[in-house]
Amino acid sequence: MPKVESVQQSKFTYKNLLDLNDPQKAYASPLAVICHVDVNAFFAQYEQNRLNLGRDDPVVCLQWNSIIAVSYAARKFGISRMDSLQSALQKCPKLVAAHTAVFKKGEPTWKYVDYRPSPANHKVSLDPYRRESRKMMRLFRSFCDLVEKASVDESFMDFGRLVFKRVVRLFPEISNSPEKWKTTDKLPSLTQESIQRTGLHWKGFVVPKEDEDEQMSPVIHDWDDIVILIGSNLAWEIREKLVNTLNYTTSAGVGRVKTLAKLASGYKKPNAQTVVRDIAIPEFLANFSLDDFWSMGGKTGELVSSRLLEGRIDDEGEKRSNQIGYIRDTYSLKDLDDKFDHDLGLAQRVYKIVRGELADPITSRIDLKSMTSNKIFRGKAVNSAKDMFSWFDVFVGELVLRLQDLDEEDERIRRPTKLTLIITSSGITKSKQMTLSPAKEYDQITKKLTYSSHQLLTDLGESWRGKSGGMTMYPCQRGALEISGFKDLRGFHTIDKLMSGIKTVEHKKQHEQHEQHKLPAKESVASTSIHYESRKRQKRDSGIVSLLISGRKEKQKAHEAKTDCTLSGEKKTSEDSYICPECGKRVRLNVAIEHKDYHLAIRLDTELNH
Ligand code: DCP
Ligand code: CA
Repeated sequence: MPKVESVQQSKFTYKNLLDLNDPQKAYASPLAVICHVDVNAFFAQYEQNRLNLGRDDPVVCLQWNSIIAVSYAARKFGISRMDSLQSALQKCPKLVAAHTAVFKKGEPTWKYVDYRPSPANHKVSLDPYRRESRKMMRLFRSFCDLVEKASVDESFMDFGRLVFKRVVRLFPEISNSPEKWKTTDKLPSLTQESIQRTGLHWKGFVVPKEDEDEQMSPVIHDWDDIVILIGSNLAWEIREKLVNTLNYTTSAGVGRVKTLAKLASGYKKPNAQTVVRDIAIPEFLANFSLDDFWSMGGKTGELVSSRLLEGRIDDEGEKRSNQIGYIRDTYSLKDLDDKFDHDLGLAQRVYKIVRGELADPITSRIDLKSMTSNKIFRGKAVNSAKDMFSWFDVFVGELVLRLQDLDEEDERIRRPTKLTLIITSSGITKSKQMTLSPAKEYDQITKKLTYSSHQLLTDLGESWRGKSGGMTMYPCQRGALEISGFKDLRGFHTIDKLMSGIKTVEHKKQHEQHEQHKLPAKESVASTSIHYESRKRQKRDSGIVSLLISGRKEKQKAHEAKTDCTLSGEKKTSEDSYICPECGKRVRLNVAIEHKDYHLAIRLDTELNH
């Protein structure tokens, strides 16, 4: 039973509590409760479930010869993503190595095969994991009204409304005075009796304050502890639901803001949750360094480190511990503003980050921006248009399946209005784009995409010969089809009928785009990627950058890129990277193509849509 320590007047007001009931305001309330949930060894757990195995069975998920996810049972044998299949099997001979689903050259659907697929004739499909990820999102959304998908296996939840309801239900002293709810009157003082009556118990690991005994039930001081206590119960409940319905264990973090929740979910793994009360924020943040907040390669991260942590090196040349505490105790807001050349926005963000007070909203609506299906070809695997056409069958099949999945996911019917073909040959990447008239039925879209991609290939082949000194496009190193410019076709039936009588000029090319890049020689094998953009567009690395959101995006992108690129079977070292001249970020060579394409996509989008 949680103990109440002080009966002083509360720091918090009725309005602080009432704000929790408003999804627009809750995240910014000092009583906000945010939860971050991360699925343990996601792809490996999926494969474990698919194969009806138990949690104690050591399972890894494979892409060709590379391990991309390791179950916690397999981790006990010292197996990590860095192992090759062979070395993993040496460490654990009874290891179950499940290869991802694959598309076979020329076939429009993915499947699990009972032989070892080869990169020459197959393409990896990550759709099973995406489907599963959508099922989890549905479960989270049925539990909580505001959920943000942070990556394929990570979500943030704003527990505000759920917490508010429970507080009102469990504490009659609150519900008895509704006239005060909009006021700045302080909330009533907590008593041992009122806590006892609720029957609430802490769930998970509650980070202790310096002088607290870890064995004792953490003490309640004020309403911020009550809301986090309720949050710990809610996190427990949703995690249990996930285990009971879809059979996934997770790690979760509960705290007042996104950063705390995110750091907390990674603190104890697997199948655990970490709870950060406001009072324990300094102790908790002492476990992390600045790099944990945003990607090391990020320009802003480097700037912040170099301006604030210079000289914080100990005798062994190591960075001193508790960077966050050091920044918090050393720099006032004014000092930070001076350090960042009067970039007050950045100064304020850093000031709040190190205090665990950076309240960023949870963004639930995301727009689908583009969807890509692509493949790296080895040697002369694609030496003619005919070879490429077989892969177009796969690309189109994959894109249409994913559209179908998305249709099932929500009530929208999103259809692309642009198709882009991207080809890399002899280290040069070129792309060509055309507009598509919208079609609703899947077989219509399939036909359209197939026909249009053939047309684009012919056009690109010609431009290759014309503009690249008579060079031919074959053998191709990489081919990709990207669909974008999505329109929602709900209520399209009538238009569809109208249009069926009109002969549309399908291949009226409105835009044409050529891009040339010298690509690093390193080979990698990519699969597919999907790009979403938040409704509210974030300013990218513009100085007053949204550090944590950009950090999350970087992680998310890294995930996607990692997902796409850990397929080559080669082990990468930290030297396998370069600084991107376009954004200044450190990029691993095995994701170089995706990274360049990301810039290409941004340029295409900017040039064509603005
Ligand atoms: N992934 C990948 N290649 C990588 C990293 C990740 O294909 N280099 C895929 C497989 C993972 C999934 O993304 O299962 C989620 O990535 P996480 O970083 O969350 O890792 P896991 O879920 O596997 O493990 P953890 O329990 O540490 O979260
Ligand atoms: Ca995970």
